[in-house]
Amino acid sequence: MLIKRHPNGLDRPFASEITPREVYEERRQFIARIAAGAAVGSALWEMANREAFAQGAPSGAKLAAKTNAAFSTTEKQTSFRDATNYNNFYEFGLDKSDPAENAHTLRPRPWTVAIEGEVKKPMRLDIDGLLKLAPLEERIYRLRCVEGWSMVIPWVGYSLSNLIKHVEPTGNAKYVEFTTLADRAQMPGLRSGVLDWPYVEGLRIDEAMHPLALLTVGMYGQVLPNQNGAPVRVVVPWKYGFKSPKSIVRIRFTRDQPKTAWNVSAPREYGFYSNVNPNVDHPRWSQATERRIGEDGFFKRKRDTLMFNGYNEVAPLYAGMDLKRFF
Ligand SMILES: Nc1nc2c(c(=O)[nH]1)N[C@H]1C(S)=C(S)[C@@H](COP(=O)(O)O)O[C@H]1N2
Ligand SMILES: [Mo]
Repeated sequence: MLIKRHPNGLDRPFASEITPREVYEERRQFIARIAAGAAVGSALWEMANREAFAQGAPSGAKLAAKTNAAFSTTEKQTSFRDATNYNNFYEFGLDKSDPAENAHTLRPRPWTVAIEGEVKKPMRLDIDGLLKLAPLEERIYRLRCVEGWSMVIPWVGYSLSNLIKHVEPTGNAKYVEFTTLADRAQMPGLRSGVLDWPYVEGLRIDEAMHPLALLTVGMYGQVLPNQNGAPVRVVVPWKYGFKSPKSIVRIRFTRDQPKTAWNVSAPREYGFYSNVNPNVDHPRWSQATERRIGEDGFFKRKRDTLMFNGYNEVAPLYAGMDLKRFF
C-alpha cells in the first residue's frame, strides 16, 4: 500500500485511550443472558437483527450473535475506537483517519448484492435476503494488514460458504470475484487515481468455501460502521487485510482468476494469493513482524508475524504450491 506518514509521527495507531471493553463486555453478558433463554432465542434474535438493518441509522444498531468459540481467538480485543478510526478504505481517502471522517456519505441501505456468473441460481439479494441464509455468529479474528499492523476484532457474520452453496456454483466455477461499490456521489476518494475503481478482490473457490472465510455484516455486536465496509464485506483472516473487500455489490463466479485491484495496480508487490507470510517480504519492507494496534508505546516490542496469520488450518489449501512464487 502507500504507506503514508501520519502528521503526528508514524503511520501510527491511536493510543487506545478509552477502552470501551467494559461496555462491550457488559453487552456481551447481556447478549449471553438472552441466549440462555433459548426457547425464545433465535427467532427473536433474527427479528431484532432484521430490525437493525431496516433502521435508518447508519450504524450503532445492535446485532445479536453467539460467539463461535472454536473459530475465535481469545487474545485481547482491539478497542472499538481503534477499529473504527484507524482504517483502510481508499474510497474515502488515503489517511487512516479519513474513512471515519468521510464515510458518513455512504448509504448502506437499501442495498443489493448481485450474484452472477458460473452459478445455477444467479440472484440479487438485499440484506434481508442475506440474513436469511444462515444464523449470525460472532467470530473474533486477527486482521493483519500488509502494512505491518494487526488488530483483533469481533466480527459478526456467517461462513461465506452458506451463500456459495445457496447459489449452486456450476462445475466451471473456479474463482469468486468480489466487486465493491464505486459511486462518486458517495465516495470522495474515487477522485484519486490510486486504484482502478471499483475495488475488486478475488479468491479461489476452495478458499472462499473454507469455513473461516466470513461474510460479515457487523462487528462489536452492532451493524458494520460505514468505515468498516457497511453493509456487507468479507473477512478472510489468513490473508492480508486488502483481501477483505468492503461494501460489496457484486459476487461473480468465474472460470478464470479475477483481476484484483491491488494486483493490477502493483503486480510486483501484491499477488493474487496474498496469504499472510512472514517468509515473503514485501518488495519495500519486511513482513516478519507486526505492530498490534493499541499496544502502542515506546517499549512495546513488535510481534512476530505468523504463517497464515496463525490460521494453520488453511495450510492444506496450498499443499504443493510454492508460496514464494504464488505470493
Ligand atoms: N472497498 C475496499 N475494501 C477494502 C479496502 C479498501 O480500500 N476498499 N482496504 C482493505 C485493506 S488494505 C484493509 S487492511 C482492510 C481494513 O479493514 P478495517 O478498516 O475494517 O480494519 O480493508 C480492506 N478492504
Ligand atoms: Mo491493508
